[in-house]
Amino acid sequence: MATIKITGMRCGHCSGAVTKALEEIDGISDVSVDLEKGQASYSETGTVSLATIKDAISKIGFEVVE
Ligand SMILES: [Cu+2]
Repeated sequence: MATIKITGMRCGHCSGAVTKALEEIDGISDVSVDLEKGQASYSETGTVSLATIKDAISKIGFEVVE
């Protein structure tokens, strides 16, 4: 299980959008987003670069914090 921090999520729609965006990435499954903590956790079924994740998240208007 990996966890990343994401800024900009404000409501259920935001966390839903983040969940969907992450699940669409090849190699990521079992996404769970914690809106209050501003975190997303997921299982890696393959190798996924942080750049790929950042790209997918920034495309929908949020930002991954390192
Ligand atoms: Cu929202």
